[in-house]
Parts: sequence; structure tokens; C-alpha cells
Amino acid sequence: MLIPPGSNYRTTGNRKKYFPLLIQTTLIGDPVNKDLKKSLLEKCREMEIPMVGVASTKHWETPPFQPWMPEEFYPQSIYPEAKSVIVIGLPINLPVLESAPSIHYNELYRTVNILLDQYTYRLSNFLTEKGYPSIFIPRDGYGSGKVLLEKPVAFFSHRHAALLAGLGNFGVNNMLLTPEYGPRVRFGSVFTPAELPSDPLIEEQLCTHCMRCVHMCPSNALDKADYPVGLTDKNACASYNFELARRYISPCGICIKVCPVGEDRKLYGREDASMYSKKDEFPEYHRAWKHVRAYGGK
Ligand code: B12
Ligand code: SF4
Ligand code: SF4
Repeated sequence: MLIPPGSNYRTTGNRKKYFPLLIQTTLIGDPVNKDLKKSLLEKCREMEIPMVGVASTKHWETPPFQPWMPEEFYPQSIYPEAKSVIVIGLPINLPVLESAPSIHYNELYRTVNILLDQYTYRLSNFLTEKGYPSIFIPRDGYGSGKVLLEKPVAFFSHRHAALLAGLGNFGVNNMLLTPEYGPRVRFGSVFTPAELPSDPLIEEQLCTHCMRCVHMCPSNALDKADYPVGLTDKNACASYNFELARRYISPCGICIKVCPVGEDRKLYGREDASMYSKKDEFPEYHRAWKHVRAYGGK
């Protein structure tokens, strides 16, 4: 375990002493804490977390669009001590996602999920040890595909948190698009009582309305209207993903693969997002994906 400078934690010391010490140094009620944000960002850099944003919990009370979620989904309803939400994002490597549905993307998805939970868990402890008792929120928060089919909603939405933390804005595919990775990024959040400076929202609309996500969705789950007027048919998408899970090759991910938004497309030399429907023009890629898809699943 990394021990932050100035922490009261002792790996060899008496654990009972830890919490009384914390209570003495709890700093809830401080004004906006710029220094703490600096050390938090430094910690994220150390941990090689490429994307971090902060939103005040007050932002949930002044929604940027309607309909918004019910109040019980706000961070301050879930954790009354919360004053800020820290959202981190980890990228989904595009060339791996391109083989989806496949065991390759399935494994990447699981790896990114584990890292998200571990990083937010560690960040919450980092803040707690500094005197701000903080909690991690799991990157998903549901028990199984079956549960999702009955109730495709979690107790907290990371997409909305990432929007308010200035990491991106919504696309027609209902995903949060970011300048860096388009929708190919997964999020995790930490609730903290520390009042950290919020990051500004991204004003520029990132979705180009190319409608590739709508046309390529294998379960016709997407609507052409902008979010949140056009909502994903959650049951159609979840049923298709449930079927893929039975074959060990979930999730589908096509609506995030085909999206042209994101600097990552340049990084991987994949500027032409039409490549997925043009077998004759990109034969070597299509051959590679076919090969990967033939193994490791049913
Ligand atoms: C449930 C869920 C699903 C369901 C439903 C998806 C959906 N569009 O909501 C299914 C199984 C279909 C699904 C599929 C996918 N998912 Co998913 N999923 C989630 C999960 C666990 C919860 C989302 C949620 O509950 N939102 C709740 C509400 C607030 O969102 P909403 O329904 O859109 O609500 C709006 C309106 O309905 C309105 N409203 C009006 N009345 C009411 C009433 C109530 C009760 C509520 C809640 C809202 C509401 O308010 C909102 C508008 O402001 C999140 C993880 C998390 N905990 O955030 C990941 C998450 C959204 N999924 C993610 C991804 C990537 C995917 C997939 C691409 C699969 C994949 N992994 O490859 C697909 C894409 C599907 C798509 N295009 O929509 C990522 C998104 C990343 C991003 N860049 O945005 C997330 C954030 C996971 C993560 N940790 O990163 N997913
Ligand atoms: S994950 Fe697949 S099935 Fe679900 S909305 Fe996206 S493209 Fe459609
Ligand atoms: S694929 Fe096109 S329409 Fe869909 S979210 Fe991306 S830019 Fe918007």
C-alpha cells in the first residue's frame, strides 16, 4: 500500500488508533480546497490515470437538461457527507474493441473494470487518510445480466457524473463522448466531503450526428434523437448482451467502436470510421477480427 505523506496510517501500528486520529484531523466544512485538488491530481498522475474531473454535488441540483434523474440518485442523497464527486476515466483500446464481439474485448472490458474499481477504492482511501472520509462507487453496480434485464438502472450514474465533471458530453448513442477517446472510455467515481474546485463543462457538442451508431446497432436499440429525448432501448440492448455473455463474448460495444469522435482514432491510425462496414477496402483488418472472433468463445 502506498502511504501518502503526512498520513496517520501505520501498517505496523495499532489499527484501533487509526480512526480516532482520523476524526481529530477530519477537515469537513473547509472552504474550496485547491491544494487538496493539486495533490489529488498528482496522485492520479502517479497512478497513471489519464482522465480526471471534479464536480460539486451542487451541480446535480441545477441539471444541464431535462428530464434529469430523480433526487435519490444524487450523490448527496446516497452519501449525505458528499460535497464533491471525482470521476476518473480509463480508455478502451480501440484495436481490441474492433474485434468485438470477441473474447479479446471481453477480457479487456474485465481488466478495465477491475482497474477502475481498484483506482477509485485507492483514491477514496487516499482522501480518507487526509481527513476527508471518502467512498468509492463501483464502476457498474449490478449483480448479473439477469438483474439488468429486470431493472437496467444502477443506484448512481457515472455518465452523468462525468458530464458534470467536465469530461465530455452525450452522443446519440447515449454514451458520454470525450475529446480524447470519444465514447471509448469507462468511468468510476469517488464521493468526498472535501469541497474541491469543480472543472468546467465542455461547451462544444462532440457528437457529429453521423448516425453510424444507430445504423450499426445489431439490436436496433438506438434512436436518432439526441439524448435524453432519444433513449437506448435498454431491454433490446441488455437482451442482446445477455446472449453474448452466454457465449463468453459480451459486451457488444458496436455503438462505441464505430463512433468517429476521439483523438484515439488518430493515435491508432483509424481515422476512417467507415472501415467496419467496408470489407473490401480493409481486408487485412477484417481477416484479423474474423480470426480473433473464432476463438475463446461459443
Ligand atoms: C444499466 C447500464 C446499462 C444498460 C442500460 C444502458 C443505458 N443507456 O442506460 C445496458 C445493459 C443496456 C448497458 C449497455 C451499455 N453500456 Co452500460 N451501464 C449501465 C450502468 C450500470 C447504469 C446506467 C444507469 O443506471 N443510468 C441511470 C440513469 C440516470 O440513466 P438514464 O436511464 O439514461 O436516465 C435518463 C432518463 O431516463 C431520465 N429519467 C427520467 N425518468 C427517470 C427515472 C429514473 C428512475 C431514472 C434513473 C432516470 C430517469 O434521467 C436521465 C436523463 O438525464 C452504467 C454504470 C453506472 N453505474 O453508471 C453503465 C455504463 C453507462 N455503460 C457503459 C457502456 C460503455 C455500455 C455499453 C457500450 C456496453 C459496453 N460495455 O461495451 C452499452 C451501450 C448501450 C447504449 N448505447 O446505451 C459505460 C458508459 C461509458 C461512457 N463513455 O458513457 C457506463 C457508465 C459504465 C462505466 N462504468 O463506464 N448499460
Ligand atoms: S451495445 Fe450493441 S446492442 Fe447495445 S446499443 Fe450499443 S450497438 Fe446496440
Ligand atoms: S456514432 Fe455518430 S451519431 Fe453516434 S454518437 Fe458517435 S458521432 Fe454521434
